[in-house]
Amino acid sequence: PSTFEYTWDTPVYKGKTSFSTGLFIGGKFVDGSNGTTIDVINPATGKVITKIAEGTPKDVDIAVAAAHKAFDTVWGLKCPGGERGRLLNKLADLMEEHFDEYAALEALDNGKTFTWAKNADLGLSIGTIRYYAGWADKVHGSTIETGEDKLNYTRHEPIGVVGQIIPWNFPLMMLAWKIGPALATGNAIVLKPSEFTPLTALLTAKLIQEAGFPPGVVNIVNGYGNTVGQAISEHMAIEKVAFTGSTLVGRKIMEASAKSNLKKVTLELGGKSPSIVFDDADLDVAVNWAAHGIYFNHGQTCCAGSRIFVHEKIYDVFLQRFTDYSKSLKVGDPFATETFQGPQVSEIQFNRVMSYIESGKQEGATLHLGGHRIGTEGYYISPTIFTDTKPDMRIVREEIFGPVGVVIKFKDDDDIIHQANDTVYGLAAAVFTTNVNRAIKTAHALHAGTVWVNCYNTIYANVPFGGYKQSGIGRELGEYALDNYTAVKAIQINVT
Ligand code: TXE
Repeated sequence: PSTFEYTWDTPVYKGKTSFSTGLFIGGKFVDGSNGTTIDVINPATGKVITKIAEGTPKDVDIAVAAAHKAFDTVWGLKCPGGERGRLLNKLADLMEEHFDEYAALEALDNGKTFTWAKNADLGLSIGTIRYYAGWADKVHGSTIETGEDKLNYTRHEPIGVVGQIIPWNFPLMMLAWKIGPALATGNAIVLKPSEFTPLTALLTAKLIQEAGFPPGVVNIVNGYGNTVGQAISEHMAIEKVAFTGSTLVGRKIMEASAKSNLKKVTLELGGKSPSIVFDDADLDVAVNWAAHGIYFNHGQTCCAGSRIFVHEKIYDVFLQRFTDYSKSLKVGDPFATETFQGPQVSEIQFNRVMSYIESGKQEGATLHLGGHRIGTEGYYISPTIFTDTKPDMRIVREEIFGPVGVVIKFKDDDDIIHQANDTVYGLAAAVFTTNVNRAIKTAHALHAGTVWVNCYNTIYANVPFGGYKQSGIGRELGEYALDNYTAVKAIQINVT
C-alpha cells in the first residue's frame, strides 16, 4: 500500500506526518482485495488530499478471520487484564507523542479547527483510552449465595469479535470511545471509519502496531457503508456491532443483525436537543453555552442544542445577545489563529444543511441571521438563526447537523417540558436557570440521556453518554460501556 506524507506550515502548527493508507488487517497494512481506492477530500478546499485503500466485504471476511485467530489464541481472557491495560496505556502514551499531529490531521480531513481538535477531541480521545486501560483488570463477576449445597459465581467474559462502525464528526474520539471498552474487556475488533475521515484511524493503526498489540486484535477496514459497513452488520462471525451515525443507518444495522445472527447492537444516533432558557437565567451563561451547544463542531454533533427555547420575558434581550455572539464567531481556515468554525465536512453535508435552510424559508420561518455560504471554495456556512417557527416545520423536527439553530419563545414551565420532549429523539438537553429546584425538576422531567444545567457539551470519559427514544440503544463511556462488550456467564457447582 501507499504512504501518506504531509507537511504543515501554518500559523498554528508546523509539522509533518507519514503513515500507510492501506487496510490494517492481522497487524499489517495491506491493499484492498479489489485494488481500488477512495479519495480523501479537504473540506476547506474541496480538493483531494490523498487516496486510501478501499475495503470490500471480502476484506471484512479476512479481517474477521484475523480477529478470531487473535481472540482464540492470544487475546480475550487468555491475555490477563493487566496486560490489556498496559497495552492500552502504551497506546495512549504513543497518541500523546503525536498529539499535535493528530489535531492537524483532524483539521485537514474533517475541517474542524486545529485549536478545537487539540483542546477538545484529543484530550477526550486519549483520556478515554486511559480510562478504559484502568478498567482492564477490574472487570469481574461475583459469587452469589444460594445455600450451602452450591457455589455460584459469574464471569464477565468478552463477547468475542465485535464490529464497530463510526462517523466523520469526531473521527478519533469515536474510535477511542469504541475501541477503549472493547479492548479493556478482551474483545477483538473489526472497525470501519467513515469514508470521509479515515486519516486519524490510519495513524492510530500504526501506533497500535507500535504499541505491540497482538496482530488481529484490532483490524481497521476502510470502505463505504453499503459495502464494508453492511458486511460487518450482517456478518455471521461477528457477535456484536456498535454504531454511531444516522438514525436511518442505525435502523439498517438492527435489521441486518435481525436477519443474520442476532448480534448484539448498540446505537448512538441523531438528536434534536433542546436548550431551555428560563427567565431567571444568568444571560451571559445562557448565551455562551447555548451558542456552544449549537455551533460547536459546526453544528455537527449528535447532541447539538438545535432547539433553543427562551422564556418570553427575556426573549428579546436573549435573542439580541445571542445574535451578537453568533456574529462574533469567526468562520474560516481551520489552521488560522482566530477561527472558531471551519467548513462542513463534505459537499454532501454542505448541500444537506443548505437545503434545510431553504426549507425553513419556504415553510415560513424568519431567517434571522446567516443562512448563506461563506466564500467560493470549501464548504463554509455562516452561523444561522431562525425565529417565528412552527412545531411541525422540518427545521424544528429534523436533525440538520449544521450551524443552524431555531430560537423559540415559551410561556410556562409545564408547557416547555412538553415542547422540549416533543421529538422522536432524546439524546441531550440543557437547562439554564439560577433556581436549583427548577433546574432539578426540569432535568428530571426531560426525556434525554444527558441533561446539562448551565453548561453544554461537557463530556467526560467516566460519565455515560447515550440516547433515549430514537437517539439510540445503550450507553457509551463510563462503567456502563463495559456491559456492551461482556457476556455474563453463571456457573453453578454442586458441592454436596
Ligand atoms: O451518516 P451515516 P451520514 C447524522 C446527521 C447527518 C446524517 C447523515 O444528521 O446529517 O446522519 O450523515 C456508515 N451499513 N449523523 O450519511 O451514513 C458510514 O460509512 C453499515 C449523526 O454521513 O449514518 C459511516 O461509517 N454502515 C451522527 C457511518 O455509517 C453504514 C454522526 C455513519 O454514516 C451504512 C454522523 C450501512 N448501510 C451523521 N451506510 C452522530 N450520531 O453523531 C452508511 N454506513
